[in-house]
Amino acid sequence: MIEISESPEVTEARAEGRPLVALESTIITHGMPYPQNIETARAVEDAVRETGAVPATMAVIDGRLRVGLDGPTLESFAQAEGVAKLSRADIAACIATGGSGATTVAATMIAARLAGIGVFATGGIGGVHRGAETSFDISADLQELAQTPVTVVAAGAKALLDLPKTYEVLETLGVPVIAYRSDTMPAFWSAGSDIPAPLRMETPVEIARAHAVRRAMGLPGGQLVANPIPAEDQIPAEELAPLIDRALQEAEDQGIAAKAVTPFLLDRIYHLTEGRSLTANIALVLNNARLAGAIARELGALPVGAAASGDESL
Ligand code: PSU
Ligand code: MN
Repeated sequence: MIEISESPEVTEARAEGRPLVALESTIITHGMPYPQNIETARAVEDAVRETGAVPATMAVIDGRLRVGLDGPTLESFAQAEGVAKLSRADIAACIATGGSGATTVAATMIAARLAGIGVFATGGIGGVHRGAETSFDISADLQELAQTPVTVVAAGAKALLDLPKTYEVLETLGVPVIAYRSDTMPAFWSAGSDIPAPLRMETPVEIARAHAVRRAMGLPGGQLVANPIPAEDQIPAEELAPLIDRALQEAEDQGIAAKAVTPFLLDRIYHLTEGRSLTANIALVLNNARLAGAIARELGALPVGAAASGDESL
């Protein structure tokens, strides 16, 4: 029914028992302009490799779920126009109809679970949009964290969202939100915020153990690891706030809705910051890839069975 094609690198990693890190593709097709998107995708894969783990960038191409993309495929994906943005609601339909599309956080988590990969790195998860009380725009990423057993390393939720509401929803859904070496939640382009971190951890091994213990307890769902952008790369929140407000106003004026909202806002903020938001976004994704690689290695080093996705034993 469903064909999963692994890249040779992923197959080899499995044969050698090396840890894998899932990566998403919507950040490439909808999150960053060309050519920075492809440069970043390659650099993120290399950052994972430098930790000793192996990257598996996910996408659907011609009806196949691809686990790991080779260089030319990654390049053509990065240049393609009008690629579908696949979340939980549309990934099966895309595969069934032989289509192609990029995977969001939610769809990448689904793909990672199918591929037996427990750790995933991205930039920032989707969440509760500002004005959600009238638009009802809440990313499917949050529900996915509640039900799919993958540890997602991100710089928190994207700061263009309603961050307090996003973390309230994650608490309601029972998703562990772990700030890495921080007492406050990171805010994507900014390292901190005034939102206290629900949980704080200091080392990749603690995060790996928490992942394994949840599985051993039979708790469904994953964990969000919120990894602050390095201080030297951040944009202060006060500086961004008026620009985010402006981008949000433009989205409202132009009637941008549904899946188009996040890509529109990221693009507007990129222009309003004269490219600085992209530089920061690239820095934080690389930082997340390195942490995810370290967590994947620790997960792989835990007693046999604890690391495998879907295995209830510890
Ligand atoms: N992280 C980034 N840039 C992005 C995304 C994450 O640094 O563009 C993508 C992810 O694929 C995430 C999506 O799932 O944005 C959120 O979209 P929405 O708000 O429509 O659920
Ligand atoms: Mn949405």
